[in-house]
Amino acid sequence: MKLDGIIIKGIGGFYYVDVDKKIYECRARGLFRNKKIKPLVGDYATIDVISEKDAQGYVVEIKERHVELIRPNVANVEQVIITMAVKKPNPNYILLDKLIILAESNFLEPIICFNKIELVEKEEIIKIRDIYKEAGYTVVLTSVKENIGIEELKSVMKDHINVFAGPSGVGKSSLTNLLQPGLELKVGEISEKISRGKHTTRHSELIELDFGGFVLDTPGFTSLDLSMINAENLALYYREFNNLTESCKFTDCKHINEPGCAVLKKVENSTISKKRYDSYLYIHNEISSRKERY
Ligand SMILES: Nc1nc2c(ncn2[C@@H]2O[C@H](COP(=O)(O)OP(=O)(O)OP(=O)(O)O)[C@@H](O)[C@H]2O)c(=O)[nH]1
Ligand SMILES: [Mg+2]
Ligand SMILES: [Zn+2]
Repeated sequence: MKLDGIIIKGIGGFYYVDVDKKIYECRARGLFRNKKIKPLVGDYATIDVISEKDAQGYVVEIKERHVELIRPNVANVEQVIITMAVKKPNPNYILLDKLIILAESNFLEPIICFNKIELVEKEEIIKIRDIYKEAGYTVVLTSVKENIGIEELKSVMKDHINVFAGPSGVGKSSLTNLLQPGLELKVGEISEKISRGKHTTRHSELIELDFGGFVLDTPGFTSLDLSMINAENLALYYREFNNLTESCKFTDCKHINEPGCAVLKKVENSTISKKRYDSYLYIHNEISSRKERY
């Protein structure tokens, strides 16, 4: 009997395939090895069931991938929930913008989540939110502590494959626990850097959400590899600059000091946030001055 599902985990040559919430333990048929295709977590797969009772089968086919990430090596992730705390720790805007660039360049939709909003004044939060909202991103404001914004976050994540990203201590595990009670991810652990190897997720795994969709539990989405981004294409990953580039006087405009630059004009009249533009300059400079690695 053939069934369609999604690979949620792969360990030791076994693939665990979720078919309407029933998990089948599967091996991949030899044909994958010959074709040099390795099934990945996130792959939509057809399985051939060998035992319905023991929930065992073979993966016989992989559907075409929408995206494939290298680190972690998973398929079909759709959204990155980029999480920052508004306080404790303070937001790191350069990191936030780099994570947006990383998402955009991998064809993932960035969702920006500011957590711990009960810790600062409302006006301050609205100001931060509007910068990203006006740039064209979905922004969700949450507090795990006071249970604010969780329903909105659910509705944004619903029926998608999501992954959380963001610095240590901002509340990613706390949010995931609140979204999916019973999960009990460790909260307030010492950062991975200090306790490397302990309590950390070793394998990427999709966790099915009761309200629909998945969240990827992964050790991998922390490395910020912007090596495939050139200074020339950086502006593509700033959503609010993107549709302007054609309006610049020079087709190869870097939006730094060129005459007739449509981006600079919008920064001057505050239609583009100075904070976002400054981060563009900072990252542009960082990329341009990076040593080429051979
Ligand atoms: N005040 C406040 N504290 C929160 C909130 N959400 C989480 N915290 C606390 O922030 C700390 C860190 O939360 P975690 O969920 O472990 O953070 P994390 O992002 O998973 O951190 P790493 O796993 O190290 O990357 C914990 O002590 C939480 O209780 C919130 O909305 N308000
Ligand atoms: Mg955590
Ligand atoms: Zn320009």
